[in-house]
Amino acid sequence: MFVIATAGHVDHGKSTLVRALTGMEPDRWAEERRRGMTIDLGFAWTSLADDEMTAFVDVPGHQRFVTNMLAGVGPVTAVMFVVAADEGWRQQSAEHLAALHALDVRHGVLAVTRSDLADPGPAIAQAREQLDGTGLAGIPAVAVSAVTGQGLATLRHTLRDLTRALPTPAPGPARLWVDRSFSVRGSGTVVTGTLTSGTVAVGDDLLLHPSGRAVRVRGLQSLKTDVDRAGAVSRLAVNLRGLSTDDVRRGHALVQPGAFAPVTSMDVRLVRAADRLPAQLTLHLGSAAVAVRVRMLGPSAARLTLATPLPLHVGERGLLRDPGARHVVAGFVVLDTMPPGLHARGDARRRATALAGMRDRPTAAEEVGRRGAVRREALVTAGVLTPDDADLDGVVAAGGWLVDPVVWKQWAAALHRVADEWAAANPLSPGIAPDAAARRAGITDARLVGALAAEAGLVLDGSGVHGRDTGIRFPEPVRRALDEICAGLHDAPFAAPGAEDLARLGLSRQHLAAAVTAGVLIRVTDGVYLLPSAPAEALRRVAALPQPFTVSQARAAWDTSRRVAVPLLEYLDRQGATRRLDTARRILTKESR
Ligand SMILES: Nc1nc2c(ncn2[C@@H]2O[C@H](COP(=O)(O)OP(=O)(O)OP(=O)(O)O)[C@@H](O)[C@H]2O)c(=O)[nH]1
Ligand SMILES: [Mg+2]
Repeated sequence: MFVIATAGHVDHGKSTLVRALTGMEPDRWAEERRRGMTIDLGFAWTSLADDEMTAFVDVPGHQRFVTNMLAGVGPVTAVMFVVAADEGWRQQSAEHLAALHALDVRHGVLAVTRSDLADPGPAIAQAREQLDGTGLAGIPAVAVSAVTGQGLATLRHTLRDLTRALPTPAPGPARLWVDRSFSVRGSGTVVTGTLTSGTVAVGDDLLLHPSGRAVRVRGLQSLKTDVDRAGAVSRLAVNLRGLSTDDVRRGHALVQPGAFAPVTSMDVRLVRAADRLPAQLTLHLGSAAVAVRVRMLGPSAARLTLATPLPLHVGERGLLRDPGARHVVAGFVVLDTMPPGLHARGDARRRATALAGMRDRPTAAEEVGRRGAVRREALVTAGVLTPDDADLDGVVAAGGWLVDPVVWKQWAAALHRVADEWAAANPLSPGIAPDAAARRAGITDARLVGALAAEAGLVLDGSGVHGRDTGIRFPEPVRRALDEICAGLHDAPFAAPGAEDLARLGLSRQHLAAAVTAGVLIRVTDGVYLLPSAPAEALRRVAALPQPFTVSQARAAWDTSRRVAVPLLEYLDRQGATRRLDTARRILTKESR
């Protein structure tokens, strides 16, 4: 199916032309027929070629109903632009063109109607001139009369050629912009709309935006015919289970779960905008019209804050309209649906520069590069990544995150540093808990610590993150016993525990040997264990003694017994830090003075 919207000034013959092309009445309301004027959107269809149907969304031309017009053209990529031969280019011709231009509509046909009333030549020339410089420049023009039927066959051919040239919609998640909702006796609530991407089938579970409600597709019709499924682009009537007509209205959207996030703040590139915009505008996108606050960041960059969230993807186009001044003030391209906060001076200016450098449709690698790290599903709901995208161009994927390779390396290095620091400070429990490690290393999510430990050549196990070669894992009671000894030695560095203390704590020779290997203790002699920091402290105190000094002077300086002092002096002799002069006296060697 193809969908074409009409556009053009009030009374220029849009509805009459749609009626002539389809044999259907686009003006659905009695009031519209009585006043001879379209108020709300009308829908009609025909087959231009033998195979496919073309649906028309007929829009009102009157200035007062511009919001309805925008809801009609919003989800549509092709237009039949109508200008009356006898009136020529008028004010609403211009506003409709401005809207189509802002939305970057590039496919269309110019139909100059009522050509039985005046020579269509001048109106065609005038319209061509106006279309020049827009996305619709150079579209084919056809002069028609709905009254005499002149030109209708040519118009049909031209429209058929237009539909054939329309690009097939890129594959994507289902999103249907709702334009009507009503209840059908016996069936419940039915919504109609244009499916702009994806596929909808009977039985599908969808989400209704903005309420986020889950709904199930109970029945589907396309152009009044029951169907099991339909793909974009389609006009659809969807019968929904569990929804009342009050719950859904124009501007809402039915979307595939998990494919869109409700966007309330976004950064956009402005196109065709004045330098300064009013701070309060109405945003039109799809069939939605939402009040927005505009913060200019730079000449063509702005942050939009939406009064009602919309299901949007990066790269989409919408427009901003000033409802007071009644004109389209700008088009925009969505660049970032998760924009960073702007807090510091100069943030806005820097952000504008960054936005200026972004492409309309960034790759996942570019997005990850900009953010350093981002949840995979956030890029999916932003429309940058499809759920099964595998080619990520050097990006690291771990724990549901996508991480820039440079950031990944920095995190691994930071984790290594943190683990080393922890092990040095906690020799008995050298593993640091992942949460603490992530916090200290500035890693965004502790769930990444396992993968980063592997990257850094570290190990994450039940005792936390630690180096591969810390080796020794003490059983809990042994660890507690060693902790107690270390705590005691911390307070009294030379009060080595006696044999009975060691026995009471359940420490065997093997345990103590392991503690020495792990660098927790040093063995001064059999049965005498001190902290690794003890020799340096011993020398510091001995250096304060008159040289040479005796064993008992050293013993007193160390506040310990001969059991410790004698082997410690021998230990220091062996280290070359002290030298024995005779049976009673020692001096510090030159090297340790
Ligand atoms: N003579 C002549 N009259 C036409 C032709 N097309 C439309 N009209 C008349 O022009 C008037 C307006 O036509 P509509 O089709 O309602 O115009 P419209 O563009 O849909 O108007 P809005 O929806 O209100 O914007 C009607 O009275 C039509 O009968 C035509 O080709 N020739
Ligand atoms: Mg009409």
